Amino acid sequence: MTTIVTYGTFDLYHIGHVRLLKRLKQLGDRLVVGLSSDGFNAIKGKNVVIPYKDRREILLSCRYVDDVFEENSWEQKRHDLARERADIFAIGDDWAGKFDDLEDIVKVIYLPRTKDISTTELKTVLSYL
Ligand code: C2G
Repeated sequence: MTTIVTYGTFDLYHIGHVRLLKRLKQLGDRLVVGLSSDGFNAIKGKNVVIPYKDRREILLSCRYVDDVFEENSWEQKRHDLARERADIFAIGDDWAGKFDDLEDIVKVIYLPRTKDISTTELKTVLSYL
Protein backbone atom coordinates (compact mmCIF):
# COMPACT_ATOMS: atom_id res chain seq x y z
CA MET A 1 0.00 0.00 0.00
CA THR A 2 1.63 3.21 -1.23
CA THR A 3 0.35 6.34 0.53
CA ILE A 4 0.74 9.79 -0.99
CA VAL A 5 0.27 12.98 1.04
CA THR A 6 -0.24 16.42 -0.45
CA TYR A 7 -1.31 19.83 0.87
CA GLY A 8 -3.28 22.77 -0.46
CA THR A 9 -6.10 25.27 -0.14
CA PHE A 10 -8.17 23.98 -3.09
CA ASP A 11 -10.32 27.13 -3.10
CA LEU A 12 -12.84 27.53 -5.97
CA TYR A 13 -12.16 23.90 -6.94
CA HIS A 14 -11.12 23.81 -10.60
CA ILE A 15 -9.66 21.60 -13.35
CA GLY A 16 -6.09 22.28 -12.24
CA HIS A 17 -6.91 20.79 -8.83
CA VAL A 18 -8.74 17.82 -10.35
CA ARG A 19 -5.88 17.00 -12.72
CA LEU A 20 -3.34 17.23 -9.92
CA LEU A 21 -5.33 14.96 -7.62
CA LYS A 22 -5.75 12.45 -10.48
CA ARG A 23 -1.99 12.39 -11.16
CA LEU A 24 -1.22 12.17 -7.45
CA LYS A 25 -3.45 9.10 -7.10
CA GLN A 26 -1.67 7.46 -10.04
CA LEU A 27 1.51 7.52 -7.91
CA GLY A 28 0.11 4.95 -5.45
CA ASP A 29 -2.93 3.48 -3.70
CA ARG A 30 -4.04 5.95 -1.03
CA LEU A 31 -4.13 9.75 -1.40
CA VAL A 32 -4.48 11.93 1.71
CA VAL A 33 -4.82 15.71 1.49
CA GLY A 34 -3.71 18.21 4.14
CA LEU A 35 -6.31 20.91 3.55
CA SER A 36 -5.35 24.42 4.63
CA SER A 37 -7.70 25.72 7.33
CA ASP A 38 -9.26 29.16 6.97
CA GLY A 39 -6.93 30.41 9.71
CA PHE A 40 -3.83 28.98 8.01
CA ASN A 41 -4.85 30.60 4.73
CA ALA A 42 -4.79 33.95 6.54
CA ILE A 43 -1.20 33.12 7.52
CA LYS A 44 -0.49 32.15 3.89
CA GLY A 45 -1.92 35.53 2.86
CA LYS A 46 -4.84 33.97 0.98
CA ASN A 47 -8.43 35.28 1.23
CA VAL A 48 -10.42 32.08 0.71
CA VAL A 49 -13.88 32.26 -0.88
CA ILE A 50 -15.07 28.78 0.11
CA PRO A 51 -14.94 27.92 3.83
CA TYR A 52 -12.92 24.95 5.08
CA LYS A 53 -15.88 22.65 5.81
CA ASP A 54 -17.16 23.06 2.23
CA ARG A 55 -13.68 22.69 0.69
CA ARG A 56 -13.28 19.49 2.75
CA GLU A 57 -16.65 18.09 1.55
CA ILE A 58 -15.75 18.91 -2.06
CA LEU A 59 -12.38 17.12 -1.79
CA LEU A 60 -13.89 14.07 -0.08
CA SER A 61 -16.34 13.81 -3.01
CA CYS A 62 -13.41 13.48 -5.42
CA ARG A 63 -12.86 9.87 -6.54
CA TYR A 64 -9.06 10.26 -6.20
CA VAL A 65 -9.06 11.46 -2.57
CA ASP A 66 -9.17 8.89 0.26
CA ASP A 67 -8.93 11.21 3.26
CA VAL A 68 -8.51 14.84 4.29
CA PHE A 69 -6.96 16.33 7.42
CA GLU A 70 -6.55 19.96 8.49
CA GLU A 71 -3.39 21.90 7.74
CA ASN A 72 -2.91 24.62 10.36
CA SER A 73 0.84 25.34 10.20
CA TRP A 74 3.95 25.07 8.04
CA GLU A 75 5.61 22.93 10.71
CA GLN A 76 3.18 19.97 10.91
CA LYS A 77 4.25 18.06 7.77
CA ARG A 78 6.76 15.68 9.40
CA HIS A 79 4.22 14.71 12.05
CA ASP A 80 1.49 14.27 9.42
CA LEU A 81 3.70 12.17 7.14
CA ALA A 82 4.59 9.86 10.06
CA ARG A 83 0.96 9.58 11.23
CA GLU A 84 -0.25 8.75 7.72
CA ARG A 85 2.72 6.39 7.14
CA ALA A 86 3.32 8.27 3.90
CA ASP A 87 5.63 6.88 1.23
CA ILE A 88 5.40 9.96 -1.02
CA PHE A 89 5.01 13.69 -0.47
CA ALA A 90 3.87 15.26 -3.76
CA ILE A 91 2.71 18.74 -4.73
CA GLY A 92 2.61 21.09 -7.72
CA ASP A 93 5.91 22.37 -9.08
CA ASP A 94 5.16 25.93 -8.00
CA TRP A 95 6.68 24.51 -4.77
CA ALA A 96 9.68 22.92 -6.50
CA GLY A 97 12.55 22.52 -4.03
CA LYS A 98 10.64 23.94 -1.07
CA PHE A 99 10.08 20.56 0.62
CA ASP A 100 13.30 18.72 -0.30
CA ASP A 101 14.15 18.61 3.42
CA LEU A 102 11.51 15.88 3.78
CA GLU A 103 13.57 13.53 1.55
CA ASP A 104 14.94 11.74 4.65
CA ILE A 105 11.48 10.31 5.47
CA VAL A 106 9.54 10.22 2.16
CA LYS A 107 10.01 10.42 -1.60
CA VAL A 108 9.37 14.05 -2.63
CA ILE A 109 7.78 14.67 -6.04
CA TYR A 110 6.83 17.96 -7.72
CA LEU A 111 4.26 17.66 -10.51
CA PRO A 112 3.74 20.21 -13.29
CA ARG A 113 0.84 22.58 -12.67
CA THR A 114 -2.03 22.86 -15.16
CA LYS A 115 -1.47 26.01 -17.19
CA ASP A 116 -3.92 28.92 -17.58
CA ILE A 117 -6.10 28.21 -14.56
CA SER A 118 -5.78 29.35 -10.95
CA THR A 119 -8.00 30.39 -8.10
CA THR A 120 -6.61 33.93 -8.44
CA GLU A 121 -7.58 34.08 -12.13
CA LEU A 122 -11.06 32.73 -11.33
CA LYS A 123 -11.52 35.42 -8.67
CA THR A 124 -10.60 38.09 -11.23
CA VAL A 125 -13.06 36.73 -13.80
CA LEU A 126 -15.81 36.45 -11.19
CA SER A 127 -15.21 40.04 -10.07
CA TYR A 128 -16.15 41.28 -13.57
CA LEU A 129 -19.41 39.31 -13.79
N1 C2G B 1 -2.37 23.31 -8.86
C1 C2G B 1 -2.10 22.81 -10.13
N2 C2G B 1 -2.48 23.51 -11.22
C2 C2G B 1 -3.12 24.71 -11.08
C3 C2G B 1 -3.41 25.22 -9.80
C4 C2G B 1 -3.02 24.50 -8.68
O1 C2G B 1 -1.52 21.71 -10.27
N3 C2G B 1 -3.47 25.39 -12.22
C5 C2G B 1 -1.93 22.53 -7.70
C6 C2G B 1 -0.92 23.29 -6.83
O2 C2G B 1 0.39 23.16 -7.39
C7 C2G B 1 -1.05 22.55 -5.50
C8 C2G B 1 -2.54 22.16 -5.49
O3 C2G B 1 -3.02 22.28 -6.85
O4 C2G B 1 -0.25 21.37 -5.50
C9 C2G B 1 -3.37 23.06 -4.59
O5 C2G B 1 -3.13 24.40 -4.99
P1 C2G B 1 -3.42 25.57 -3.89
O6 C2G B 1 -4.77 25.37 -3.36
O7 C2G B 1 -3.02 26.86 -4.51
O8 C2G B 1 -2.39 25.16 -2.77
P2 C2G B 1 -1.26 26.06 -2.08
O9 C2G B 1 -1.81 27.34 -1.63
O10 C2G B 1 -0.10 26.04 -2.99
O11 C2G B 1 -1.00 25.23 -0.73
O12 C2G B 1 1.81 23.59 2.73
C10 C2G B 1 1.58 23.65 1.33
C11 C2G B 1 0.46 24.59 0.98
O13 C2G B 1 -0.67 24.37 1.79
C12 C2G B 1 0.11 24.44 -0.50
